[in-house]
Amino acid sequence: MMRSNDTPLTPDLFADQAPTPPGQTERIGQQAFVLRGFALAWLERLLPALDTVLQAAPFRQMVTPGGFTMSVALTSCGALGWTTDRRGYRYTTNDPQTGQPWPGMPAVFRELAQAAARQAGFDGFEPDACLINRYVPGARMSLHQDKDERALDAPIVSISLGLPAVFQFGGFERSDKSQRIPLFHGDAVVWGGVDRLRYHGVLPLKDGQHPRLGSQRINLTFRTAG
Ligand SMILES: O=C(O)CCC(=O)C(=O)O
Repeated sequence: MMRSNDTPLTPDLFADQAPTPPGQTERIGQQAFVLRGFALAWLERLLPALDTVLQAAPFRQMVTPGGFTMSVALTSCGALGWTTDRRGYRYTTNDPQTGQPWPGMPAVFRELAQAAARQAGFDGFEPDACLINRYVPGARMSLHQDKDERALDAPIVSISLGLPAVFQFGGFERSDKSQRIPLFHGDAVVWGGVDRLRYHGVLPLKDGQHPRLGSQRINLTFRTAG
């Protein structure tokens, strides 16, 4: 369907704009929300801090315990970083690739995550782990629950940067029907409380060029792991 000026109504992969205005909150569960454009105001501090983290702990593709190489490249910052290899999924204090502690969580990361959590009704969020996911076109994350963290009473805050993606937000069984939620540059998703263990994932990333981040999507996911 086209508007009279021939502007497509479907999201344009080359656009920096979400179809919903920044500032809008969408409820996707009893204690789960999409905060449209929440991170946009933080980008000038956030992106340089992200570059610094990536210099110390570059993206790498990890292997699952089943021997499958993940299509999403990962790294971490904070006191704990999530890793997977043939021995299993776990949080570690050191980057297994460098043997060094994971880079510290930049203040702007923590402030953004805490502000998004507060906006969604979770005061006092103290993230100690930020998993950084990099999706190139075709990369996906299959439906899973985040349950390697000790503090399951703390929420998860997820920030989307770069190309748009379709986030799947399901139920408490993998086979439950999922909502499909388009996420755009600057959007935050926060889920916790009764929704903390809901299955979620990301459909294969469509090809595109983001004006700021190029042909990729980067996702920051904050958790209280220890
Ligand atoms: O990339 C996303 O939006 C979700 C990432 C995710 O599900 C995870 O890191 O557990």
